[in-house]
Amino acid sequence: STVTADDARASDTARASDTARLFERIFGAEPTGVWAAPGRVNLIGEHTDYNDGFVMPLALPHTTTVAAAPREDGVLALYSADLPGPVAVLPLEDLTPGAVPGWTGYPAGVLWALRDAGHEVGGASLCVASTVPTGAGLSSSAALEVASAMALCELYGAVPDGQRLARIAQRAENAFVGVPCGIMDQMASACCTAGHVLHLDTRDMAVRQVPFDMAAEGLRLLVVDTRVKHDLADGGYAERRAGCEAGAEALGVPSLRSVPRDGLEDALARLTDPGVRALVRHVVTENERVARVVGLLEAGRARDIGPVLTEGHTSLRDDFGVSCPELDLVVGTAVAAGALGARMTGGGFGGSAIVLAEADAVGELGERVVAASAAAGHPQPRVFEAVPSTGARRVL
Ligand code: GAF
Repeated sequence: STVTADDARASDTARASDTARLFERIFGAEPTGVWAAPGRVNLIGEHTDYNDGFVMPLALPHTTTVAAAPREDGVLALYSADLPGPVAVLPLEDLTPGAVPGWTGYPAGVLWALRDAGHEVGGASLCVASTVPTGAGLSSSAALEVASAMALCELYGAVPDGQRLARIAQRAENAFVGVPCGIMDQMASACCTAGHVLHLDTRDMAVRQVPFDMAAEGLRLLVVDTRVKHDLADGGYAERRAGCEAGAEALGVPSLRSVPRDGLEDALARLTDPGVRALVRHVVTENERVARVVGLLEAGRARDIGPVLTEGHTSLRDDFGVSCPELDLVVGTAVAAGALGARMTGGGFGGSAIVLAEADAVGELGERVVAASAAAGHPQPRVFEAVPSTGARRVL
């Protein structure tokens, strides 16, 4: 059940040429280029990005690859190597928010967002292939959006930086697909660099690449995809977000970012709704956990971040209410079996957890987590290693 990062990494270029060949077969001509953008896990800083707070994701070696060429007939044509179906043919004038269903809504939303932002982007053919697990909380949507955005921009001579790409991708998801996500996943996919975690201040969008060379320290980071996604994921996310906004309003601040850690007790005393109070406590303490993790990493003390990660999980479980039995079992089992730390990662209600461990312990930890899940009657999790990888790039 434990696969190494090499399985997923298996040569960027080889995968890009496969996608280019498929493009040729489907569209009868060579693509202009091939672009790739990764999925992510978040090390710490959860449900903080829509509160102007701090996040710290790293890119996975798993990517979505997009082979693309411009078209002159006013159409966006989309083909997926992973999902059965004919080429989706979408006239540009039909691209309106909410009108394009399924996976095609993401690239269509990107094209719409680019045009809406005044970029002169026309029709295109896109052939998409991905190794990012879907529905696993690993940002397969952001990978698809960012790879499509980069492809469409470069086809039409625009050269936006990573942050602009991420904003276009987020707008596609918020306004076109209709998911009220923050900016973390798109920034991770667009701006991460190999060997680093991306420290992002979502208020002023300042970015710091923090070295995270686990192999050199004898550490490994496992991703455990529980393969469950609970129904309340979408509604639950929007509800938490609204609760945070209600908290900020009750406290008279522009966002929960403005509540400092040492002002937390005062703030909590001023809130009457216990649900809102718990949300506020999570966000404020989570921002402080990000600060602790950056400090430890910069001091060369990567091992010591473990307990901070586990603390973050407890806060997401008890205060923010976005964990679930499958994630709790993975985290609890890993920590009891000697992991340095573990937590759910991403939005929650299913999806994936991360486990930080000594290199020589990961094999057994993976097995214990799988065995515990089986004993509890949960689906068999998929376990693999997260190696901090490169953000969006042109491959061919
Ligand atoms: C999801 C969202 F897309 C992100 O913006 C972020 O809010 C995350 O949940 C929680 O930290 O991945």
